Amino acid sequence: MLSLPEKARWNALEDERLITDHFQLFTEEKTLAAIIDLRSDTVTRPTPEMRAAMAAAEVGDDVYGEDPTVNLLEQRAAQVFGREAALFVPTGTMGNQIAIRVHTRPGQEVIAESRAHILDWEMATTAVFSGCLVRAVLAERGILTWKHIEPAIYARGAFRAATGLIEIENTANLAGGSVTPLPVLEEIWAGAKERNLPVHLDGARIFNAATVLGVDVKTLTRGFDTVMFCLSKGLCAPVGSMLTGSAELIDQARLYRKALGGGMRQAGILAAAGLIALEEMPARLREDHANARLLAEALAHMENVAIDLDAVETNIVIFRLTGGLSAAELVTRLKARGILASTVGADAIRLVTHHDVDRAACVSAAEALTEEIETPALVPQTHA
Ligand code: TLP
Repeated sequence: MLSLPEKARWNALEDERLITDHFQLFTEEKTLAAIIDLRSDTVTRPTPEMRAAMAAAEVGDDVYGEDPTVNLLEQRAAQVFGREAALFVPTGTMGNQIAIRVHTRPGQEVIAESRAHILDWEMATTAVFSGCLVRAVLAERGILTWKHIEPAIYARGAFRAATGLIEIENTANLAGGSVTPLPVLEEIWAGAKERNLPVHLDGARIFNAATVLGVDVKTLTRGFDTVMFCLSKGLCAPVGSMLTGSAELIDQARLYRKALGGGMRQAGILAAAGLIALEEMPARLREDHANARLLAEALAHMENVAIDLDAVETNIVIFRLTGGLSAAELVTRLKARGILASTVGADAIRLVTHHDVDRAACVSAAEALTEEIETPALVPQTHA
């Protein structure tokens, strides 16, 4: 046992350690804040309101259906999207893959755009978990229309796999965050209904699309059989996505979530942040769009850049380097200046604006991009 003076000394040391740790954390946070992270809107950290709500959240075991905060989030998501039910899932990937499993049978095809997230970024889970193939269809700016989809549909027959599902991504991430307008969707819904095919929406950024179109998400998604949307991207929740649909489909989805290991117990801690994401965060997305526009316009003035300005509608900017500088080299140079960006091809870069990079940060990023891209690449000297 410690004697009283020893205990006092130990307490003092412990206080000192806590203060040092806290200081270190504070310094790290400051350093983090100084970095302009344009790699993705997935990097957003929970807001102070979210952290407070998480600390105070009422929780229970969600696998028993007893977490009141998760139940509330699921009810609110269903209401906002005009559906019978919704399911809280840990990731957008899990939400999409559960939807594909619910709608299809092994040996079928899922029609999607050629740059779709389910094709390129979900670890071939459509093949592994659902036993289906993605039928990739190229569409300008990633916007599938019924004219693209109809010829790719195969009915059941002796020679080819039948189509089991049509999948739409709005906004289309790797096509530069482009927005599919409502009339295009209406034609798809009508065509799919006629062919008796379900349609799933990867709406990871559906609130960005709704902001641009000035339409509420309920209207913008009303013809889909299931809708997945993310709370954890521009809406700033630390974790979580929602899958919405009919009560019957969501009942089935709940079983597949458990099968995938997505039953999360006291997940109300996360749902509390998700509720704020859903209710309060969509209203500020236009700021991110304006900041993306600022970056895109600065890039459009550069000689060594190819960018389709009309394609920059939301918070994603994709551009190509045309002056010999590789995307990897530019990312390295930007990193040295405290700016993070992603390569999406040998000469292509993606920048994503979000809550944690403000206007001033985007102005600095635009200046740094100009300096790095317009500086002539060092040409190796040849001696005569
Ligand atoms: N997108 C991430 C990466 O995976 C590429 C990003 O940084 O943009 N659908 C779409 C359209 C997405 O953009 C993403 C994430 C997902 C689904 C998956 O969401 P998570 O990361 O929660 O599994």
